[in-house]
Amino acid sequence: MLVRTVADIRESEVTEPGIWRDRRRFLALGAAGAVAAGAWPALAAPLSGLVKTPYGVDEAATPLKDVTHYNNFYEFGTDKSDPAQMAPSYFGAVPKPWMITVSGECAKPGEIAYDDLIKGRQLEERIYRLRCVEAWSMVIPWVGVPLGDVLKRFDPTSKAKYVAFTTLVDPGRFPGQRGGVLDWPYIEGLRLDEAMHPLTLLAVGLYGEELLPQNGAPIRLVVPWKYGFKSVKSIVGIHFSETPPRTTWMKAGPREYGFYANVNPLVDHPRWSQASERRIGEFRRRATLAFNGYADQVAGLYSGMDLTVNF
Ligand SMILES: Nc1nc2c(c(=O)[nH]1)N[C@H]1C(S)=C(S)[C@@H](COP(=O)(O)O)O[C@H]1N2
Ligand SMILES: [Mo]
Repeated sequence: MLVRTVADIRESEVTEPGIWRDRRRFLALGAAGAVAAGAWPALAAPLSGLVKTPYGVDEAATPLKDVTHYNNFYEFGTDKSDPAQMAPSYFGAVPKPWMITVSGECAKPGEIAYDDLIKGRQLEERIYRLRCVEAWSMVIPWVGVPLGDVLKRFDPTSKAKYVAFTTLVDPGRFPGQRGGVLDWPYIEGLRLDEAMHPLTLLAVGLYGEELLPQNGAPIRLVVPWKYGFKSVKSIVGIHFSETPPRTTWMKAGPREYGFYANVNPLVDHPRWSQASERRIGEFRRRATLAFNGYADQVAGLYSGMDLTVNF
């Protein structure tokens, strides 16, 4: 079994958020000298009332320091260190209200504030593997809500076969958007049945705290069986459609990045092998698992598709 219940997961496998908070506050104080404990701006607010769910993995979580300082977020720059380095001065605090526009094939389109979208929903902790297409991986204790529960409130029509998500465009907050590395806004999408799958998460936090900007504050997608680039950050748009959206990475490299982008050790990237991966913090390489280890839950979504070709 690839999934265990939370009761099976040893306490020592995940660093307690409280310990992390204290450690970070200590480090923050050390770095900033006389700054008062409450004044450190890079500290994320703790989230309360989380429930643990059975969607854990039997692996140690990647340290918070790595999860928040080794990032892909091209809106801040293309180096792994750019997001954490740029976010405090450029992105600052999350703008309030953070508005999300919902459009396309649904009965209830419109604009909704992030706070209203999440209000009253039970936040869950989900400990998921994240496998980047670049052949590194992490294990991240996300906090969020199942995407399907959120999408239902907009009442997708029978024509809605796909759903796309867009990242905020704001070159003032995202210095990377002053250049043309990617076609902005960053857009990613899912087939509607993938979006409704219980594993698919709208994440608002990690390690028990609100997301920091480098991880896609205030709200981002997490699709654990797909390469990391599908998990779009800092979402301001949700669009339902009958035909597949044109996604950022398909536009950037149509021969290298497919729409489905399911983690698949049998299909190499044109420029490197996808058979193995390096877990951040480890030296050995691990074998990459089909669907990133979630085949039991999701392979059924793709019955009839040829898994030996890239798609
Ligand atoms: N808007 C946006 N979303 C994005 C990216 C990006 O560059 N821009 N990078 C993606 C990639 S390639 C990965 S691996 C994950 C990394 O998420 P993390 O930094 O929170 O671990 O975010 C994804 N979401
Ligand atoms: Mo990635």
